[in-house]
Amino acid sequence: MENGQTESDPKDLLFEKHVNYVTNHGNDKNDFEYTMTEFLRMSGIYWGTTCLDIMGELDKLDKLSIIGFIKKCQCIKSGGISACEEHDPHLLYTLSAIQILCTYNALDEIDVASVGKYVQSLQQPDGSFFGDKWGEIDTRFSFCAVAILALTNQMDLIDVDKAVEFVLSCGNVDGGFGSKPNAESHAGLIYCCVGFLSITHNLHRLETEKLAWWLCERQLKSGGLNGRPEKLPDVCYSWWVLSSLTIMGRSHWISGEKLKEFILSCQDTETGGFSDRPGNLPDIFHTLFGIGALSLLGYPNLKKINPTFCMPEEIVEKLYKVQIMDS
Ligand code: GRG
Ligand code: ZN
Repeated sequence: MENGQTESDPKDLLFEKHVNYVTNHGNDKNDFEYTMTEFLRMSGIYWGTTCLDIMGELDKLDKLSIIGFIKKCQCIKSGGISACEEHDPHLLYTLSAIQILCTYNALDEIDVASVGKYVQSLQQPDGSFFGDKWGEIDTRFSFCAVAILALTNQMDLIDVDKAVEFVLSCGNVDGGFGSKPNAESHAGLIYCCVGFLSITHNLHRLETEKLAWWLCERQLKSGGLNGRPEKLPDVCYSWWVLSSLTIMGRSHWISGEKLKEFILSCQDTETGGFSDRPGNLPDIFHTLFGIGALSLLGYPNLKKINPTFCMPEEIVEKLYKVQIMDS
């Protein structure tokens, strides 16, 4: 078998092992990996909470201390949220924090209006978004901006038409999208742009057939998916590719059965957790995207995941219902 897969790879989901892996992640505050990942702590917590919620085990984590941590990470001046106390706020961690708060039904624990103002302050005249005050522009940040505003019901704060125009200007002749105009198509950024167009009700602007072909060509003989041509398969692309195809109603264009086999072969049978590809060390990022993709594939005993927001479907549905009632 290719790519390090072996006949002895697990064929079923090691449910309990993953629950333990995620629950204990970060318990040892002196752990090398934990110390080295301070710069993305908020996203790490989002990956962990979402993963456990999809497995129906969210109560294994300490809700109050997580909410307390988020409160400490909101910048009073800008309204944005950082990865960790004393760090600068950024759209990436602001989205993770908002996703965690939505999961805990605790948006009212922070100043949501000032989060909206933070997002608004980062929009540029061409419709694009800076990730933070340092001014990097990327379609990832366009996605974060509209996802935050959709989850907090504040979309009217930005120029949505301009934002859409910018994202469409990052489209390529292969049907895919890059990080900025004329940048190479990449599955992670395609997820961001397809998700963005879904949130802003502009999916009809996609070249659906062409893009779905590009995406299903990402599936390799092992069943795993890569992020662009000639690259190795990686569990996280199971999410970036399959969620995009699902949003576009084309998830049946790849072999779900083969993909499931590949994802299951990336489980660490000793510690729990998923790695990027068979035989590598597991991490919390690939664990969420492995479990998330299995949920999209309809794997038993997992909650349904929303392909746009990468959060349990029940939470997204409830939020949208409340927003419609309030309007
Ligand atoms: C709410 C799920 C969610 C996400 C928020 C930040 C973000 C929005 C999306 C990130 C999308 C993205 C760019 C994913 C790609 C991540 C990745 C593994 C990049 C690696 O790039 P290379 O070039 O890897 O190192 P390849 O596989 O191309 O060799
Ligand atoms: Zn990866």
